[in-house]
Amino acid sequence: RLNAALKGRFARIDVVERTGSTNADLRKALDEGVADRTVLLAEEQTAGVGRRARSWSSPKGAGLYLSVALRPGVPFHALGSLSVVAGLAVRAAAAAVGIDARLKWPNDALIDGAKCAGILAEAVAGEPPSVVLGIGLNVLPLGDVEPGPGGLPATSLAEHDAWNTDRTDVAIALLSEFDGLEKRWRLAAGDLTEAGLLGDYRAACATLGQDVEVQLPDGASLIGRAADIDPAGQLQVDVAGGQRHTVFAGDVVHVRR
Ligand code: BT5
Repeated sequence: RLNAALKGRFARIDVVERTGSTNADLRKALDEGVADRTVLLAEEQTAGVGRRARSWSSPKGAGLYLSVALRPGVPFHALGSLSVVAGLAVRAAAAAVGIDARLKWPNDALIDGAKCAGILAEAVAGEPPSVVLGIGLNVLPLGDVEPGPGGLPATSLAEHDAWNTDRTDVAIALLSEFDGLEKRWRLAAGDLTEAGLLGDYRAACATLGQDVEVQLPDGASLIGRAADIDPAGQLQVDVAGGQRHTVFAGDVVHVRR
């Protein structure tokens, strides 16, 4: 049904019962020359991954676990904005079943302050680089999940009275939204303003205007006000003293709501 509904939109869409991680599978497939816009969806992951070696709970039948292999032809510095594009696709898929999901920079979708989806974009070296974009979206309740950075609890669409919790329908909505948004993003060479997506992201972003602590990949952290998102998808943080820092990647912990 998924393949029929999305006919012609992706190079191919494979659905497997179970794998370790769809991101790991497509990273390997990219090395082996897999086509641009190949999609892999698993019913269950036994070693689902988040960022920074964290794990992603992927129990059978509860969520969507999918990855897309992309050779978008955009430069490395613009790839960070792909997470923004994926976040907007998740938000649209949630809206299609009556749920207002907000986006937490850089890679989470939240419902009432709890995490219903996570995004993992992994660049694969090359000139231009290719990317594996992974999306985990909780459709049905998961059971126990260890809270994420900053104590973020997990939730699912079903726990917020989604109109439809058929995972295939949600996957179709998610992938068809992603298809359109990713084409705009690619045509704009990864520039969110050019793609006409920055305004939508600003409006959907729960992080902007908050006092935040950003834990940076090198272990340092930055405290300030989340002031804006730039066209490359980077967070602008105003720190005490008025200086503005640009953050490419990090974990945002809210200091105060
Ligand atoms: C993410 O990492 O949010 C990115 C998750 C990407 C998952 C997809 S599924 C398809 C593809 N294949 C993969 O192997 N991965 C991708 P991060 O921001 O690091 O958040 C991870 C943290 O979220 C964990 O340490 C947990 O605390 C929490 N967590 C784990 N599983 C969760 C779930 N299903 N729902 C909500 N929170 C979860």
